[in-house]
Amino acid sequence: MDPPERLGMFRVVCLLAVFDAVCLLDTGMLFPRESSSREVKELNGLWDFRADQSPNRNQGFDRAWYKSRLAETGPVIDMPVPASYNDITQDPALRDFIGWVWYEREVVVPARWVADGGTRVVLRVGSAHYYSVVWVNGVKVTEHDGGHLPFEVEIGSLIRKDPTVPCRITIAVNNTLTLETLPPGTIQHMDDLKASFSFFVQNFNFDFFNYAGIHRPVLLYTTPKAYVDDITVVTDFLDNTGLVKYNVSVQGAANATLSVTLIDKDGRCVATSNGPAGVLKVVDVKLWWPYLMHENPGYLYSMEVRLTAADGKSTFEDVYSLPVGIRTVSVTSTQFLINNKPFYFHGVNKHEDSDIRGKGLDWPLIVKDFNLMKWLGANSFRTSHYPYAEEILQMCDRHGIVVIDECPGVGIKDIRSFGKASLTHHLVVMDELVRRDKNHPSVVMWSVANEPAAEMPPAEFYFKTLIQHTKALDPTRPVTYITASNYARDKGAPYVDVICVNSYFSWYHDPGHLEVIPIQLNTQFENWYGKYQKPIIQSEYGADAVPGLHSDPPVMFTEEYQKVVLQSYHNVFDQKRKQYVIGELIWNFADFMTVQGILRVVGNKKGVFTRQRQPKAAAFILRERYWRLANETGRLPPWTKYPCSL
Ligand code: BDP
Repeated sequence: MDPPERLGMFRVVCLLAVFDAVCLLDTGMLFPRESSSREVKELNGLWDFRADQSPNRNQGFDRAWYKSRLAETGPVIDMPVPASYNDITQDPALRDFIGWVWYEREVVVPARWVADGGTRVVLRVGSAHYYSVVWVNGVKVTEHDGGHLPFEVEIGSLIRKDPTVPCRITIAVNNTLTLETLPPGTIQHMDDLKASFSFFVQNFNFDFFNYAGIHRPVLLYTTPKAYVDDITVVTDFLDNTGLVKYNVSVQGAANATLSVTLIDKDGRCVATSNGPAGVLKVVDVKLWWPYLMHENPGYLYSMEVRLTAADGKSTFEDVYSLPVGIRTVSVTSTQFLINNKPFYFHGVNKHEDSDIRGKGLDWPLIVKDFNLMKWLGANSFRTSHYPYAEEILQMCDRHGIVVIDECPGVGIKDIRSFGKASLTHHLVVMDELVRRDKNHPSVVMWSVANEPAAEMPPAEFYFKTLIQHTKALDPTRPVTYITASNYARDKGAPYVDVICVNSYFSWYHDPGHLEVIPIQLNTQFENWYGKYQKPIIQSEYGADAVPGLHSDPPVMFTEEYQKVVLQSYHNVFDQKRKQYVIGELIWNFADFMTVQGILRVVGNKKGVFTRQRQPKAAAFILRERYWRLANETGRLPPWTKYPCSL
């Protein structure tokens, strides 16, 4: 065997090793897609809704509201799904509501689904914040612990019980955060005995509004009884040949035949295979490249998995098509490599947040945000501080926007949130996150937390376990968490692959003193790199600017101050990116809502865009910089090199 062949064998062996990775969840969580064997019925729109205002918030369970139509047990209002419920009405009590809210709607199920016992009918909730319980026609079918991630349950036998009654779906959702939820929180009772009133508040250590409700689409979809339950792909390439290692898990049939076809964008079949696992070889591969790094970013193949199975009387065929981008990711002590080329993150931190809909999925907003990111010249973002909708990651795959995928481990500051129950839940959330997002080429790194109290003694065991667990789940991607700790006392840093640091010099430290930024930022980088010799991303930096406030010389909260903060950071980034700084992510893409308090003026104003997505002065600074960086580091065709409006 000559050396290149030997290298090729080695790569394939490495790819195979990946599939020894731990998989702790029983079933897959493939995104519901229509195919010749699968139908999808969206249940978005208006649902009946009632918040349980009883003192202990438990009346709905005590009186079994799920047993009959919600309108029969009390008043209901219209509530759009998907959306947070908080900003939909004029009722302040609903905006700040804590506890159980109840959603209900009736669904007409297609007759074929009911008649055909060989069809599975799955009810899927894209996400609901925070704890959910689901009933179908009064029968409890599932519950789920945690917002931001999907859950589903098969309900075929239930809807077939009595085909004459409509299918009534009831979902109760509770937004209460405890020391063991993710993010954690505590409930504080505020009693004023003299005034004889009492109320309770939800406390937490994170800086965004705890929007609640059904945030992502609810739908029914079908599969045959024997079906493709999960697919895992891991990709690599050698010279011009792409390698797609796949693994398919099947449910509902002991003996199924699988055929796998990889199809390019022009509809040509470029590789085929049979069986539940294998390696597809793609000659003259078109790699998946980030936006602004290549003239043809976001190239996706389609992997069509076709299953055939028989159970004596009937035969089943299931077809699922998965978009696949072929690319590699690796990290050295000074670089982040995509397809073996250095990649520099020039991007943003975002939030799922907008007027009226809160955290509800909204297509016009998603497309507007992608247009704005591309206008800025941003090639990446971090899903601060929780997993975003899969629909957003699919856009990233298609447009070549690189993603640092963060779990909801934000605000872990209380020592009691480092205990066994918290860690166990955190591990399950990582299982669910990796299971959902593992096949997205845009996702290049996992972030297991944001700004935890990493100096606390239990943090070492907690983060060592969490990071090792995540690497075992997915050995192909680097793992990090976002720190704001002192470099010398951070207990998790030895275990991360990339150091991600948040800092707010001249804002939370030395407010008003812009002159401190160069020295403090420089020292920050030197300290972290000196101690760990790992590449560093400035994962947050910024300053609040109330749009329309101006001052020269700059003072805090004006657009000028925000501009100068950015420019001062950029000067240091330009020195350090030639060494070991591998990225910069502005805090934040857009203004977003927070709790009310003396530090926030109707939300956090560190956006370079307003909450309505209009640019502040800082957006133009960033735009000029990002395009300049892209021209230096990317490989751009002439028409993207100099956007005409610059
Ligand atoms: C950082 C947090 C982020 C906040 C930001 C700020 O990670 O969630 O919104 O500070 O204060 O420390 O603006």
